[in-house]
Amino acid sequence: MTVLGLGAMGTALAQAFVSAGHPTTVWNRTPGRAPGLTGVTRAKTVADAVSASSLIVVCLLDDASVQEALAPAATEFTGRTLVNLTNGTPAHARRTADWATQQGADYLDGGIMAVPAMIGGPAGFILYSGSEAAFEKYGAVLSAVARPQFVGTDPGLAALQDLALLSGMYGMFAGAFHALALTSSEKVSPTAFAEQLLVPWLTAMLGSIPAIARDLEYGADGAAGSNLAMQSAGFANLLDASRAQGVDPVLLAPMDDLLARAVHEGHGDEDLAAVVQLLRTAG
Ligand code: FVH
Repeated sequence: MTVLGLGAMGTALAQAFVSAGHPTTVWNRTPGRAPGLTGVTRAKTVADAVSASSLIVVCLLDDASVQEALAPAATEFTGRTLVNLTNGTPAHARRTADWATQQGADYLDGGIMAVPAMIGGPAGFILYSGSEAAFEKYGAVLSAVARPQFVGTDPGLAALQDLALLSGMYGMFAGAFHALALTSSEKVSPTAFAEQLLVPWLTAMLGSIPAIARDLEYGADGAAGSNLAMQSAGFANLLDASRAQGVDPVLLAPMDDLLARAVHEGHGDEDLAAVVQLLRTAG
């Protein structure tokens, strides 16, 4: 196989393929990257790297770098499979899938749900969408880097769900950052707060997410246990106290706006799925 890109992630991917016994050719725009990576064949040009293998994995900075890197090797892709693990949007994925098809290549888009240190280990997973035939052919090989999960033949679906998962992660971090700023404005140990209170609380609250998703999909049955009018009233205290403690509420103020809007638009007696619905109908 071939790995294009030897950044932190590309290097981890190549190392995992080598460790699993797959002959691996690598290419990177700047020569000399990843000097500690052994057991690979280093190609001088991207065309040489592509022509060396039937399976090409590309993992570069962004979509623009993928377009730029692949263009000189376009004619080499015929009859091969391109797996693009670069972060991108559904539109990027669909466009690159069309490009691959024009070159006579099979295409899989992937969303890596792991950091480099998790590659080759049990905790990470990678979402794939696009050619089901390519996934069936190469799924076992791709499992050397992380557990592969096929999410559909529309090439954009892996990127969509990758970005949704990252949204969940950054939203969680935003709340945690605010909580740590708020508590560290007084003599509260950030470490003790995080370990003994914040993580157990967030872990408990994670359990409520499937119920919110079910309400969104099928409609709520029964009265809200934590209605939005109550939550909106309480949120004002959160922002007031933050300002009083010298903590910028920038990460949480949009939630205050949404809760207030939900109440204003008549959803005060509903639960949090109504807020998701407001987001879906915004703009
Ligand atoms: N590292 C992580 O934690 C995340 C985990 C989830 C997935 N992401 C995505 O993986 C893509 C690569 O990320 P990375 O960590 O390998 O990134 P860097 O270490 O910064 O390496 C970037 C590589 O991209 C090459 N590159 C940049 N521009 C171009 C270009 N115009 N043409 C060809 N190659 C290009 C760069 O090459 P060079 O600067 O050494 O010449 C590196 O190989 C990314 O989409 C993450 O979102 C990682």
